[in-house]
Amino acid sequence: MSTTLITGGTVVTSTGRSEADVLIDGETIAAVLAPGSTLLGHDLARSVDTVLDAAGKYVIPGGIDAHTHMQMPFGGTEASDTFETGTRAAAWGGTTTIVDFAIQRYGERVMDGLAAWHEKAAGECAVDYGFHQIVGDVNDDSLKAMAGLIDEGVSSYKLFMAYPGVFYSDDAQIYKAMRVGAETGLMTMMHAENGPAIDAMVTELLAQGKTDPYYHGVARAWQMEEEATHRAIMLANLTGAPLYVVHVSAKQAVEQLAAARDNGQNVFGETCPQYLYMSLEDQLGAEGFEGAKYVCSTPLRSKHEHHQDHMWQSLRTNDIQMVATDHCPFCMKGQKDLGVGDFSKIPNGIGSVEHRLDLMYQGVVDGKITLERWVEITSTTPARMFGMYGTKGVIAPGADADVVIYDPAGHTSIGLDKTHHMNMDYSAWEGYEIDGHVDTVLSRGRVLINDNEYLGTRGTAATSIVPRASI
Ligand code: DUC
Ligand code: ZN
Ligand code: ZN
Repeated sequence: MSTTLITGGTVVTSTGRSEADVLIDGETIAAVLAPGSTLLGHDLARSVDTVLDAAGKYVIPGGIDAHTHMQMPFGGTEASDTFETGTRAAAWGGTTTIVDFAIQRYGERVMDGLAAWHEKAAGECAVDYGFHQIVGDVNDDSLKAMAGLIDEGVSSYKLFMAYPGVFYSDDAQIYKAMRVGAETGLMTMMHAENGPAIDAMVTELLAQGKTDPYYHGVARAWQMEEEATHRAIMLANLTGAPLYVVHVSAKQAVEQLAAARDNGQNVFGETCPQYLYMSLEDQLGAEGFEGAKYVCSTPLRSKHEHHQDHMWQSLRTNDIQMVATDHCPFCMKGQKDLGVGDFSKIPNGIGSVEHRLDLMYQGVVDGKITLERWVEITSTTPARMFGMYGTKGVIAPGADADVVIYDPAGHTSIGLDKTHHMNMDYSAWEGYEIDGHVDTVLSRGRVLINDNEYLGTRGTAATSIVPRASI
C-alpha cells in the first residue's frame, strides 16, 4: 500500500481550519499532523512514497454530491451523462462521492429498480457512489420492499408530488410510505411541487400560445412549491418521518422548512447552485429557445422576488442544510429541442456536477458563506445526512482519503471549450469566472486529478456503504 503526505496546506473542515500535514496510508487518512512532523526522528516527507505540496492551498474533504441523475430516463430521452462520463466530470470538480437515484417505475418492483441501477453503475464510476431509491409506484409490495432498503445499503428513498402519470404519489401513498420511513429510519426525500395544479396551468398556458421555455417557470409558480412543501412537512409531522426536501428554490418553501425546524421537526432542505446564481428572467427568459438550457424543476425563480438572496442567507443560518446539483444533463441538439414550440416537452435538468465546489467557493470569495460552511454544505452535511460521516465528509484519521487540494490563488473559467467534461453540447455555466481552482483530487488515496490532468481510471470506485440516515 502506498503512502502520501500532503504538506504545508491549510486543512479546512466544517468546524475550523489549521496548518497541518495530512498523512495517507493506502486508502485512508492515517494522521493529521503539525507541519513538518517527524516519525520516530525520521523526516516524514522522506519516508512516504508521494509528497503533495499544498503550500498556500486549502486541504478539504472531497465533495459529496447527494443528488445526481446519471443516464436517467426522462421525458422520452435519457440524461446525457453516463455513470462513466458523469463521475469523471465530478472528479474534475473535486467531487469524490455521488449519491444517484435508482428508479422504480410504475408497475415495476423496487428491488428490480435498485438492481438495474447497480448494473448501470458497476464498473463504470471514477468516484465512489451510492443510491437513493425513487419509489415511483407506492403499493403494498413497494412498502414491504422499502423496509429492506437499509440492508441493501440505501438509507433514503424519494417520492414525487409532481409529474402525475410518471413518478407522482398522491397524499395517501405519501402517508403510507412515510409510515415506513418513520418505522425504519429511512430518510424520506421529497420533490415538493403540486404536480396536478402545475399540469393544469401548463395546459392553459399552451392553449394561450405561451410555448417558450420562460413559461416553464410561470407554470411552476412558487405557490406550488410552498404548498407542496407545507403538505410534505405536515404529513411528515403526522407520521414522524424524517423529511429532506430536494432542490428547494422558493423562499416561501424555505420559510416552511425553517418554521418546522423551529418547531423541533426533523426536516431538512437542499438547494442547488442554479437557484443561487440564476433567475427566471435572465436565464429561462433568454432569447429564442436559449432558455431551454435552464429548464429544470423546481424552476429558476424571479429575480424581482429575492429568492436568491434569501437562499444564500438560508445557507448561512442553516435553514437550508446543503447544496447538491440535481445534475440531470441534456444536450440542446436532440434532447432539449424536443420542446421547441412546447416548453412542457423540454427534458428537465441542468448539468452542474463538475462545478458545484467552485460555484460554492465563489460564495466564500464574495463573502456570502465562510470557508468552513463551504466544506459543511458540500461535504460534511451530505455525509451526515446519508450515513457516511466519519468515513467521508471530514479530514481525520480513519476517514477515507477523499481529499481535494484547492488553490485560492488559482482561477477557473467555466466554458464548453475550457473546463468542461460533462457529456453535454453546452454549459449552463458558460462564462462564469471562479476565483479559485481544484488542483488535486484524491479518491481513497488515489490521485484522480493533478495539475489539470485526469489520472483516474474507469470503474475503480466501489459503492459507498450508506447504512442509515444519521443526522
Ligand atoms: N428535476 C429536474 O430538473 N430533473 C430531473 C428530475 C427533477 O425532479
Ligand atoms: Zn426532483
Ligand atoms: Zn433530481
